[in-house]
Order: sequence, then structure tokens, then C-alpha cells
Amino acid sequence: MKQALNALKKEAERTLKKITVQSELFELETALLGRKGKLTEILKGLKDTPKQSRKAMGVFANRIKEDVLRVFENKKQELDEKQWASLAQDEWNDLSEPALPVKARGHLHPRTIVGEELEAVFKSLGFMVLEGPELESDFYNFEALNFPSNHPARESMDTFFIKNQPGWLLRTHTSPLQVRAVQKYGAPIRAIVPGRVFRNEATDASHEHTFYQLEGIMIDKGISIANLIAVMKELLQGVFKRTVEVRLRPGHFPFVEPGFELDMKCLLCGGAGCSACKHKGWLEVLPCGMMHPRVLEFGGVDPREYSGFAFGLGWDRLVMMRYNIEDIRHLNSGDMKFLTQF
Ligand code: FA5
Repeated sequence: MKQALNALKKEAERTLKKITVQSELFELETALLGRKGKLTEILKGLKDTPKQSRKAMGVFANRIKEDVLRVFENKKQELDEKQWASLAQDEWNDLSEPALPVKARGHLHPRTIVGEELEAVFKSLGFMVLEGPELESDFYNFEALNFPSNHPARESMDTFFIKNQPGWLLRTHTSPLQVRAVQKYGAPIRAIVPGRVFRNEATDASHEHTFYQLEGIMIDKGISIANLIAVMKELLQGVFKRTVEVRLRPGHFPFVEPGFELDMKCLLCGGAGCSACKHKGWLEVLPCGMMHPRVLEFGGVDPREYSGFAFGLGWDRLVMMRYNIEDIRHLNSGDMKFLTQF
């Protein structure tokens, strides 16, 4: 048995010297050390060895096995190094070679530019920036915002429901985050939620089926409409870098009380009327109001202790005003003639 083990070791050393590729190494390893290989075959003879020398023979066999494994390991390493060296040679880069001229440089979408400015304004006011799911439950999109299932206000948001998935829809606004955020972070809280929303709209110059909103909430002890107006002014000043004429009208949303519509004078026509403002001279950009006590309760906050305001900015419409874009549909068009102007 000793002889057989020594012969196996010699065979391994001899054959390994000739091997130049990984596949041959693998074949030899299977033939000598595999489950049905030569070593297993030799070790079967251990049971026929006389009892008094069996233990010593076992120790010897183990030593040979370790020696053989070591020569295999060394060969593996040698082949790996050779392979890496040849790869590095194939991928040789001449670092002194002049770079190709840049033909077209990418840039940010106008919506992203305005979004970053909005985030900067709100971060400076201590707001955190949150995200929420686009596939939303009926509960967060409507129910928790005080729209019971038979409430006519649901009709104001033509909803894409999910086929064969009752209770699920594409969110029609970013307001579901009002309750989600309060449930997660409690009060006091200041947060904005920029995001994409969906409505089954007949599109025109100021309406898209897939558009962007930016929700905001501020909840603390003693928050009032005065805080709401101050933050809205800061927001518009931050984006337009000049005084913008605004008007506040009463507005109805089941999740705010009182609710307002903040309109800005159309910057495209200066209030005279054009297609972007539907010839009204004013553009509805910022519905807002004081958070309804029931919404605070849904979020787990006591309305007797805390109050707050919320707003839902029409982000795309703000982009239109900022860059004098006459049709909202340009924003999602992917049209390079339009996009390369920014
Ligand atoms: C809402 O979506 C409420 N969630 C806003 C809100 C939040 C009110 C918090 C009070 C407190 P509304 O449906 O009006 O409200 O939409 C908000 C804004 O999104 C509008 O003022 C408008 O600027 C923009 N908007 C609405 N529909 C479209 C559309 N189809 N295409 C582009 N912008 C739209």
C-alpha cells in the first residue's frame, strides 16, 4: 500500500509538470483524488492491513494525500497567475493616448433642475426629503385621506386601478405620504415628497396622464395658516428668484380644513390669457390647507396637541412657468429638439 501511495504522489508530480491549462488540471484531479479516483481505490486496501500497522498506515496515507493536494494547489495558482497576466496583456491601455473628442454631453432634464432647486429651498427650512410607492393601496390614496369609498371627491382623480387586484391602484397624488410619513416619523415633522403620479386624463397643454407633484407637510404645536403662507412664498421666491403674483382661493380637499388653491399669475402671458393657462391668466399650481384632524389621527398624532399644514405642488406646471414651456406634453416626450434647449 505504501508503494501504491508513493507511486500516486510521483504520478501527480510528473503529470502536473506537463499540464498547461485549467481543464487538464481538473481532469487529473478527478482521476487521482476524485470520489472514484485512484487514491480512494488505494485507501480501500486499508481494511486489509494488519491491525497493528493500520494506524501508522492511515497516518502515512494522510500525509501523502496532503502532499498531493499541495502540489495541485501550487499548480492551480501558477495557472491562475498566467491567465491573469495574459488577460492584462490583451487589455493593455495606452494611458498616453489622447482621448476621443466628446461629441454630445448629457444634461439634466428641466424637471430635475427645478426639483433640485425645490429640495434646496426645503432643506434650508429643515424639511426632510421622502419617497413613497407609485403602486399604492386604496387605503393610503383615499381612505386615510378622508375620502370614504362612496365620496364624490374621488371622482376628481380619475384613477388607474390594477386589474384583478382589488384595493390597489397607481397613486393619483403624492398625498398618501402625509399619513405614511406621520405613521413612520410621528410629530413634530417637516417633510417633502417629490414623485410621479398617474391619472386617466384626456391630455392637453396643461394636463398629462403621468405627471409630477411635490407634497409637503409641516406638523408641530401651534402651526397656523400664517406658517403655511410664509413657506409657500419662500418656495415660489426660491424657484423664480423674483416676486410672483399669487392669489389664494378656497379649495376643497377632504384631507384639509380649511383648504385653499394657490394660483400664480401666468408668466407666459403676464395674465392676458394663453393656451398654457387655458386663457384664464392664472395657473393653479399649489393646492394646500390645514391638515384635517382625522388625517392626523390616521397617522397616530393627537390633533388636540398638534396641528399642521400640507400642500401638493404641481411640479410640472411650475417647470412650465419657470422655462416658458407652452405645453406640458413636451416634458415626457423625450424629444431631443426640446430637451437640448436646457
Ligand atoms: C391634489 O392632487 C392634492 N393631493 C393636493 C393637495 C395636497 C391639496 C395637500 C391639499 C393639501 P389636485 O388634483 O388639484 O390636488 O392636483 C395638485 C396639482 O397637480 C394641481 O394644482 C396641478 O398643478 C397639478 N395637476 C393636477 N392634475 C394634473 C395633470 N393632469 N397634469 C399636470 N398637472 C396636474
